[in-house]
Amino acid sequence: MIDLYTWNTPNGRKATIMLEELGQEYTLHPVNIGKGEQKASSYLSINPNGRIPALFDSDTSARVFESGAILIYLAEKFRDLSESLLPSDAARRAEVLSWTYWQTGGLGPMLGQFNHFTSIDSHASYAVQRFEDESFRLLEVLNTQLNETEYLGGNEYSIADIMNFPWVSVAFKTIAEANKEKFTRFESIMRWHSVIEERPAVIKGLDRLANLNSSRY
Ligand SMILES: N[C@@H](CCC(=O)N[C@@H](CS)C(=O)NCC(=O)O)C(=O)O
Repeated sequence: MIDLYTWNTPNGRKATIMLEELGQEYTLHPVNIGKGEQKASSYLSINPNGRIPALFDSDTSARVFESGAILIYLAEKFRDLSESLLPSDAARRAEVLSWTYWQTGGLGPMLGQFNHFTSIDSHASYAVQRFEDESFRLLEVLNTQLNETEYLGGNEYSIADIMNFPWVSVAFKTIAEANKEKFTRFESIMRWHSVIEERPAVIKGLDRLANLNSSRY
């Protein structure tokens, strides 16, 4: 049985989407990060880093933290259900993992900082500019890739798409709403995003968290 500890944020949504894609049952434990529940000592035994999401699998006694590690763990555990989420062919797998790590090292942190500095009322204009520039550079990289391939890891939907999709939704909200014309040039991103948001598992994964309030995202 899988226990998932998460909240309604971009990183938190990846895990529910993945479990829904695999059709797995899981117990959802909301960790209210607005109230600091991610720092409780009981939670730190599942994620010593004090962040969501994290997972405990009582079948294997594995505790898994970091969204990328969670998606890889689940893709490997349930490989027989969906080979394409994390292909075993070396070249295809490398491409999927490249875009997976690109998200955790680049798009997520940069958009996260951009979102943070635009949401506070302070003299943070240097920080806003810095993270906006880097976010746009990364979105350009994403768009260029999606000009070439239907999905991020190639022509099949994979964990690389699940990793990036919730953060592109954040970009839509924080950048596109404020500055629509800046976003319209990312036509391939918009094409990709609109296909993914209609997947039944994505709709279900987002719905599972919809009642958990997360004002920033
Ligand atoms: N690299 C981590 C990032 C996790 C993360 O930053 N989670 C945020 C929510 S999106 C969080 O727990 N924030 C609470 C805090 O900063 O204390 C992952 O991909 O899982």
